[in-house]
Amino acid sequence: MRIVESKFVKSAVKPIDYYPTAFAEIAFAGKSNVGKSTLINTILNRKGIAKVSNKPGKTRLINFFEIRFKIDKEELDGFFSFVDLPGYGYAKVSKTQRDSWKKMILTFFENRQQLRGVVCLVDIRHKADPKDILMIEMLQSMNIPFMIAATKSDKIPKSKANAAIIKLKNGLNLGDQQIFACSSLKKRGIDNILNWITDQVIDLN
Ligand SMILES: Nc1nc2c(ncn2[C@@H]2O[C@H](COP(=O)(O)OP(=O)(O)O)[C@@H](O)[C@H]2O)c(=O)[nH]1
Ligand SMILES: [Mg+2]
Repeated sequence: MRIVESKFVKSAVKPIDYYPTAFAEIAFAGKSNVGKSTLINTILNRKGIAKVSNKPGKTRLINFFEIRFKIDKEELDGFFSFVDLPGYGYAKVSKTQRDSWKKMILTFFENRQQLRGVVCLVDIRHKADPKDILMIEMLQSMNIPFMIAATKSDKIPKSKANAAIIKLKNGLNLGDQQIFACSSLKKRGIDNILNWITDQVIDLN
């Protein structure tokens, strides 16, 4: 798949404010600061389309992006959307904020019929986090397809990547879901993610 064009469309909190489109949609979920916005920018090959922040937990909105794609070999083109979900698990937010986050995400998953899959980001340097496990269980119980992108692989030696992936795979209790190491900084592993996205978007179109 080739990304031809992309644009930020809008931010929302409530379903009434979601981007009103029927395009297939892929959401990005994970803890604050794990690299969601950066990965979206990298996949779309745009520098600042999704806001990258050094202050974890700042984005509390659901951000929608519209993307025009082409698959030259199959003479196929069309649109889909990306959704940058608010990050979870930042220690400094209050319980009220955490609860409102949870409600926002759950409401999104329950109401977004065109959601075809979720890219769950975890930091390759960290061991499986209960909050990530909770997110994964939520997706599994709702039958939403997802994959794991283990981000910031440039921060560990290449020789340690495989072991880290296996550890995460076990720790996160993954079933047949895929997990890939990736680095937005070094543009590594991005193809694997885009291929997975392509499968989700095209399969059911
Ligand atoms: N070294 C490295 N840093 C990254 C990578 N991806 C993101 N970051 C940095 O991690 C921080 C948080 O990124 P951001 O995309 O805002 O995370 P988000 O809160 O999940 O959206 C920023 O300072 C990014 O520059 C990566 O692949 N490698
Ligand atoms: Mg972000």
